[in-house]
Amino acid sequence: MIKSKNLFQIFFILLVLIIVGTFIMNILINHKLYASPSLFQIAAHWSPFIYQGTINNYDLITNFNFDGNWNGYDNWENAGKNQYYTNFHAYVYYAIIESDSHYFITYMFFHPRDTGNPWGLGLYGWAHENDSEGCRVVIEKDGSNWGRIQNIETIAHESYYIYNNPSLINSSHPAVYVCERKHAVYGTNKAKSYDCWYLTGCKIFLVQRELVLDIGMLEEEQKSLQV
Ligand SMILES: [Ca+2]
Ligand SMILES: [Ca+2]
Repeated sequence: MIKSKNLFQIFFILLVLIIVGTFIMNILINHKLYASPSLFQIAAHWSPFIYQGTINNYDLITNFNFDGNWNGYDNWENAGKNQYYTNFHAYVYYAIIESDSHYFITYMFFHPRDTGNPWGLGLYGWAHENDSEGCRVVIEKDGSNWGRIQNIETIAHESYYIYNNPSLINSSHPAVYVCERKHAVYGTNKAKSYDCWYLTGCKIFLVQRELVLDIGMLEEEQKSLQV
C-alpha cells in the first residue's frame, strides 16, 4: 500500500515535470526551435524595408494582375484608369534558392508604368510598360535558424550593385531605396546616380512588413490558379 507521503512525492514530481515541460515547449515554440523555418519564413524574415520615391501613383509597387488579368499588353492603359490608378495594392514577388551554404532571396518590385526620366532622354530615359526591378538578399547558413546576411544586390536599369554587410532595420531587414519614375533600386540613398538626384526631393513613404502578408496572399492566389 502506498503511503500518503509517497503519494505526495509522486504528485509533486509529476507537477514539476508538467511545469518544466510546459516551460520548455513555450521556449521552443516562441523561438521556433522546434522546427527549421520554412523557405517562406526565411524570405519574410529577411524581407527589405522599401523606401519608395513617389511623384504619383505610378510609383506605387503593386501586382502584375492589378487589373484582374494576366495580360501584360493592357497594363499601361489600365494603370491610367481611375478605378485602378487610385486602388493599387502593395505586393512584392519573391523567389528563394537554397544551396548547401546559402539562401539567395530575390524580391521583385513591379510597377505597371515606368514613366521615364523627366526629360525622356538618356540611355535609360524612355518610358515603358511593365517595369520589373528589385533586389537579392544573400544569406549565409551559419547554423542558426535564420542564418547571417552576407550582402544585398540591387538592380538599377541594367547595372547591379552589391552592398556587403548591410545595416539592418529591426535586426533582419535591409533597407533599399527605389527611385520614382524609373524605379531603379539602390542599397543606399546616396548612390552616385542621376536617379537619386531627384529622389531626395520627392515624397518618400516606407512600405513595411505588410508586404509579407501580401506575399502570402499571392501564394494562395497562385495555388487557386493552379487548381
Ligand atoms: Ca493586364
Ligand atoms: Ca525601370
